[in-house]
Amino acid sequence: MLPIDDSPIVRDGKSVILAMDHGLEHGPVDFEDVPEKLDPAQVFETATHDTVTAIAVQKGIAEGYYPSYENDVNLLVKLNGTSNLWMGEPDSAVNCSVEYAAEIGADAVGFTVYGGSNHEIEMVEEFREIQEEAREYGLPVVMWSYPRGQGLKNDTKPSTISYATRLALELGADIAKVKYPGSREAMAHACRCAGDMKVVMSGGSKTSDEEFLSTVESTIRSGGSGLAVGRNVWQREDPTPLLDGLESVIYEEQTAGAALGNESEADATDAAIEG
Ligand code: FBP
Repeated sequence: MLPIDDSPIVRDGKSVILAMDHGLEHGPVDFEDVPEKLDPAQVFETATHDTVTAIAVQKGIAEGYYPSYENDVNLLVKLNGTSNLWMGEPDSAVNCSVEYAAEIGADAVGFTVYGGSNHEIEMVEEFREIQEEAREYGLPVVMWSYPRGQGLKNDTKPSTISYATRLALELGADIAKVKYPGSREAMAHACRCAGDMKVVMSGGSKTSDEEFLSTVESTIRSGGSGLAVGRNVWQREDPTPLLDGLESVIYEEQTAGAALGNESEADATDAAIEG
């Protein structure tokens, strides 16, 4: 882990990474309710919102669309990924080099490690290579730290998520992206396990504004440094109100209620101070 507060993907110590690698990871099914978002340019437009500090995409999308947005969006290139067609033990093909990511303009790189998978050893060895190469290019490394595999049925258990953050710290990530472990206490422990490394929450499938912002608030109060989110943003027909809410909860440390206009500003500030 290196200090990355002066990186373009960090703003006031926090990051909001808009992930759009779902066409590979899940398939086009994720776009069924919002077919217009199949056009990557639409999601790049969303990433121009001030709240978003980077867009995370695979190299094919980066090559094709980032050039039109390079002045308005910071780029995180995901270096590995697997399709949902793969039925084997969790694994992820390395499909882009750090060198190529840097060449196409990346401000950071991302890499998935499935700790606990039968393929953990190979994935960690691959991570070693990309982490050391990223250091040569001065690019922060975000680890999608997702323990899962044969022996790990519940990948959001508190002990699993704290292991995920610690594993990322010890392997040299600069940010660990982990699933929310279900409670503020568990998230706080996961953040403590990460030492000074930043921990961001993974968005997950689409929920209501209230539910989503409350979980984000909980993450921030637990010492989290923001989130990496996909579906909860771009599966909304108009993501702007939710992004405005994230601005309030993440950067202004307001409560979810205040961000949604459900309580007075004074109440929100008091609540935020009390934690
Ligand atoms: P979401 O906020 O939509 O969950 O996106 C975050 C992300 O990590 C994506 O980068 C990735 O495609 C997806 O989640 C993978 O989720 P899972 O492996 O749990 O299906």
